Amino acid sequence: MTQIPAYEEVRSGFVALVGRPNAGKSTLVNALVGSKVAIVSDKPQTTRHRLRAIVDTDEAQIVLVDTPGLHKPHDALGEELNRSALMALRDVDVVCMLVDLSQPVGRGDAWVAAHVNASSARKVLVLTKADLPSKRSIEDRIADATALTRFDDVVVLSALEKFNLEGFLTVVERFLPMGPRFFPREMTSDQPQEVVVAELVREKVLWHTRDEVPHSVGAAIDDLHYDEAKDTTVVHATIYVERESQQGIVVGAGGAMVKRIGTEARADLEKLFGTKVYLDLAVRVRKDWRSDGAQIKRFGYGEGL
Ligand SMILES: Nc1nc2c(ncn2[C@@H]2O[C@H](COP(=O)(O)OP(=O)(O)OP(=O)(O)O)[C@@H](O)[C@H]2O)c(=O)[nH]1
Ligand SMILES: [Mg+2]
Repeated sequence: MTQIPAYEEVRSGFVALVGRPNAGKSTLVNALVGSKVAIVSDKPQTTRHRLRAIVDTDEAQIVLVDTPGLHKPHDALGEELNRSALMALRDVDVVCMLVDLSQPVGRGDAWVAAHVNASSARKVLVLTKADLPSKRSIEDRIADATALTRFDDVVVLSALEKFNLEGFLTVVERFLPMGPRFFPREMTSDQPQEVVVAELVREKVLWHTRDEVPHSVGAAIDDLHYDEAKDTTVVHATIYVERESQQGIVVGAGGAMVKRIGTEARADLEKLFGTKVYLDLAVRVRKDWRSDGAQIKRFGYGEGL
């Protein structure tokens, strides 16, 4: 008689991270997973994909759901990103609302909290960037943030300094049911390789541009293959912007900017693939793509196709 192999029960479940743009959601995901699975930048609205990342230990498997920052939308892309973030509040065991301790708690946080409040999941307030100085004392900021809604628990941490990550895991694990692992133990993210590569390219553009340019940038992979003879991963990617003036900025004087973006992206990609990488970058204009639902879908942003 064949025996069905018994699976080991651990604490397992889904944990959504929501909050205003720039609160530090993706940085926390990377710190908890222990490798770079989500792109991060100092510009708001960096994340454009709902991303699942897996933290696996002997006692638990926590599936973190990173989301785009919730904000007042100004275009179709903003609306799509908000929609995607709010979808993440459904069907999770725990919702973590991230609040940046170095910033005043404001109307944006209150709006996020109203959505968190409507969720039936357990609610954890996560106060981030505890390493940064702030005008008010930590106690005062905690008081402001805990007043936003009824939270089941509160954690103060710094993802950058890796302070109290254990405390976060302990709090969250307590709220997860016993069950099977949902993903293979070695898996760290659910993002397809082409998305990871396009996102790394976009991340470099975000760090080196400002004002409207970071928001206007989309990245797409035209070709990705491994050349066995040369032990090289070959990537052809296109950076899209909305206007010709932005194309000039991303290309830079004599191509200097796109070269810099390419060099930095290639270094990340070589780590990712463990091979040499040939990266070819084109910069093209796709006029006002952020206002066009079909174009947004083509990039796969928000809920994607
Ligand atoms: N000092 C400090 N900076 C942090 C910390 N966590 C994140 N940051 C910085 O805050 C900025 C935003 O971080 P992200 O992780 O991209 O924020 P996010 O919430 O994912 O932002 P969106 O994707 O735009 O919603 C980056 O410059 C990070 O380096 C922290 O614990 N301490
Ligand atoms: Mg993010």
